[in-house]
Amino acid sequence: MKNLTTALIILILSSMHWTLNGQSGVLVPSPLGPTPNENQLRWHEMEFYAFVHFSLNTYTDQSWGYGNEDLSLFDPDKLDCRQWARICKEAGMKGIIVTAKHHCGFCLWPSKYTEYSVKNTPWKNGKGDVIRELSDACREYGLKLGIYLSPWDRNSKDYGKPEYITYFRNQLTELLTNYGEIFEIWFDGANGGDGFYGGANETRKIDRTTYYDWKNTYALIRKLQPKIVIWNDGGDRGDLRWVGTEDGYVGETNWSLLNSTGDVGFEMLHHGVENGDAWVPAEVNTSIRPEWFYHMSEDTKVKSVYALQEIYYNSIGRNGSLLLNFPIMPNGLINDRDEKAVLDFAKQIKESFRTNLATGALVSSSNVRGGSDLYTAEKSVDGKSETYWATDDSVSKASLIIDFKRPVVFNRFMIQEYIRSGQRVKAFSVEAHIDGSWVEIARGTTIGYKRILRHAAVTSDKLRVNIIDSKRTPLISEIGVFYAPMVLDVPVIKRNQSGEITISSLDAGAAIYYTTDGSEPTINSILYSKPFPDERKVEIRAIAYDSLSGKKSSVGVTKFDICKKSWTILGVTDEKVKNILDGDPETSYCFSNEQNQPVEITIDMGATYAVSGFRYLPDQGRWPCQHIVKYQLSVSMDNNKWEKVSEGEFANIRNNPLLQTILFEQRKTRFLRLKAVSSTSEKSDQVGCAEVDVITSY
Ligand code: FUL
Repeated sequence: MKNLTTALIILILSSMHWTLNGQSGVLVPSPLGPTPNENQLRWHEMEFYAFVHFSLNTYTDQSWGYGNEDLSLFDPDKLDCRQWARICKEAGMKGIIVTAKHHCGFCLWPSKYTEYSVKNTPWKNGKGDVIRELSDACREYGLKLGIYLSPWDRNSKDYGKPEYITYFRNQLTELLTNYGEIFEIWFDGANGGDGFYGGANETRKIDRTTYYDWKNTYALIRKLQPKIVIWNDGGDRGDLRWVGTEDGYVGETNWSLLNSTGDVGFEMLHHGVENGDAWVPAEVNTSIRPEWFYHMSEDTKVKSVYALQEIYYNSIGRNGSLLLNFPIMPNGLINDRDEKAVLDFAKQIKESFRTNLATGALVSSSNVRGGSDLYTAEKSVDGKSETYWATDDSVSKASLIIDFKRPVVFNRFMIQEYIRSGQRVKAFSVEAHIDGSWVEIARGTTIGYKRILRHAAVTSDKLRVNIIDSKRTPLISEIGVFYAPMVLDVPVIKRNQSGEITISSLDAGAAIYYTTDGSEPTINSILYSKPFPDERKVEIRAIAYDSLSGKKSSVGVTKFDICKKSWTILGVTDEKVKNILDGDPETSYCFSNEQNQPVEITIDMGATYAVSGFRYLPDQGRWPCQHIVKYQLSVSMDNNKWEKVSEGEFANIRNNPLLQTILFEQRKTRFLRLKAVSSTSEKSDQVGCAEVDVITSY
């Protein structure tokens, strides 16, 4: 009876959220709604980790293998998982998820249950095991290991039948038993379609919500790896969610909540569900190159530091984690360009968040829960994730002031909720104290595990955070105020067809200085303020400059030949053909010859020039129209009598679609014609072009 009464009292107290804090007698804020479990909490703290895509696709230039690719192709002569681990560690990543098996069914470990694995390849005479090497390398570098195991298997003869589920679970058991602790398992959403299927060569469809019997598959996973988190876009809610895009960003408003049942569309994946009944936080997956697997043609398309920085703020800065992919090259290594990009990016992030200006500042707030020492505003700047500033339950609007005690410059605001007790904040703003009054400098919606706001640099001695709307009393565990230097990429210089020059820097607020006489630009050169006309043959040199840090970019140099104001492309009526004259490499035109004959691009320059060279920039798009491979170049004074001045091949254009230059003996000419003798596809009746240009002698 006594026990029953005690149990009843506990029940009543807990349902009213009246847990007393032992020390002070102040009420501990009770959890609100779904909260993360220990595995998810550990995962939240990882923030940044790598994907590596490596399989038979690496050797066939494909994105998805069909399942019949030749095993003898797999023979990486320099495979070094320690190189992968070193780069990831140096970049500040906390783990690596590897494509143990992609959709083609090829296994990077010698699975007992299939012949389609490393054991039947020439690599190490079939004695190799990539997962073993990676797990050893991760241990050496203090990184966690994660596994991508594609549920869809285009090689297995059993795919689509019940037997495959046993096969799938056998493979899971191998991977989750033999390679130490696995932090995350990744089940891709692509499930079923055509494939080899042991020679059947047919299309097999499955119901991804029922076929894999996820309930029992999850039970097996959790039994084998109790600390794992499950990512699943394949028909069942796991512990983490996809964000609906592979482009590297999650919604600005981002709840770590989702409904445990029912369909989820893009909006829900991208923003979470404010009143969702399960904790399913967002993982942002994207690749350092356009594609997931290695394609030599993307060697020039590695994301810049600036692009990676955008991804960082749009993932980690928006209550998500960042899973950044490295495509492994056929030799088994990460490409030098990818390494440089990620390490330069990591350096930029490190510099940006090196000094938290809020540390050591005076902090006060409009309200402290029960007036208790346990929940003061200082708890939000003490560097401890387990302490937090809290207000009374009756308060859903509150402010906190950080007094730096001297004027400081800042442009980043970081804030974290104590998510162990749920995600609460719906809206907040940040103000700076400028000339005696408060000026709003940034505004945000959700916070969650971490939110970072970027704003123009301000100089101020005080900052105020206002929690404008919260589901219940806000619990703020950490706040950071930083000054992030600009990236200062080389300025981009363009001239449009009418001869107007634009110089731009990706860093908002950077000053641009330039010269037009070939001299080195300095901060005493011309300050760029808006596009300006210059139709001459001219060389523009420019730098971007951050006056606060005194940092300068490298010099951007662009040489313009004659202005294309009077140029026309003959024989094409589509207005879009002007894309090849607009000075913008990102726009292009896809020429096609209706009679299935090789495409000819004919240019009328509108006047006669002494020409000694021609330039062709292939389509720079992700899925480009074909590129010209073999060409003929002819010139004419009257568009009637043509003289061939050059013919040849743009070597390696498929892999490296860079600007191609043809030089020839100088000719006086008005018309030029580039003929696509062959292209990157079988026929040359369709080819793309981003820009054309000439080299003249005056
Ligand atoms: C996708 C897959 O189909 C891609 O090949 C890649 O593995 C990516 C991470 O997930 O949906």
